[in-house]
Amino acid sequence: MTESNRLRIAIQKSGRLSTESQQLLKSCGVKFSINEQRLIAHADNMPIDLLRVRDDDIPGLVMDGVVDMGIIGENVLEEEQIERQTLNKPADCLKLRQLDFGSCRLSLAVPTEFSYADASSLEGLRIATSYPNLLRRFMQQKGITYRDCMLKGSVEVAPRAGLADGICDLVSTGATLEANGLYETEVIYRSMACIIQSTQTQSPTKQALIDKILSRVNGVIRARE
Ligand code: PRT
Ligand code: ZN
Repeated sequence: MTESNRLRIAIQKSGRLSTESQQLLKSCGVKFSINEQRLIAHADNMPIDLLRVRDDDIPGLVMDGVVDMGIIGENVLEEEQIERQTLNKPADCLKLRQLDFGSCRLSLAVPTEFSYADASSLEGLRIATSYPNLLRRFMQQKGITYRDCMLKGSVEVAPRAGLADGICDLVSTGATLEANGLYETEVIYRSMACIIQSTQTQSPTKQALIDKILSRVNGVIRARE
């Protein structure tokens, strides 16, 4: 039985978005307590189940209609959307609104000794990234060919390890780049967390609950501004 009368919301289990995602839902009046061992947390006062997963899984779960809503970084959402469009898999979802946390940018960065004029300085070179689709879109728009070095983690050490000439990675303060002898040359995507809805949610009762939550999210964020 995969259908549920309860609204399913996917949030990051543990990571940079998890505390603020939980906090936001609590501020919207959803009462729940998290058991670290459990994938699902049932809300006590509303027909809502929270699904606690890796952030990378959230867009796909929403696009496939497995869950009704999700809280996710726009960077991960956009990357998955391009990936799925390429593979002809369901790639639609509704972005209900941007949130007020999770701010970062996806940037190109190169070693301090690299003399960088513009993105064409990377022509023919190897770039390490966990965001191959966003990188390809940017480089295609600029008409630059480059070589991929796909890494799920430790992207910032790739140039020093001799695996790549530059990187395309998330930056917030810039401290990680600096610590690894790199400097930021170009922002290719600016991101915030956002709240998304599946296009497959049919039930009017669930839609009413989604509308109620969204209106509360709007109120909570307005009050924090
Ligand atoms: O385990 P799971 O897959 O769920 O988590 P994850 O490790 O993939 O993601 P996580 O928790 O690190 O990040 C979740 C989301 O937070 C990202 O997809 C972004 O939308 C957002 N976010 C905001 C960031 C950052 N800021 C950020 N600074 N995600 C990652 N970073 C990393 C970056 O990759 C680099 O290693 O922090 C480092 C750079 O930070 P500064 O401050 O040194 O520039
Ligand atoms: Zn992740």
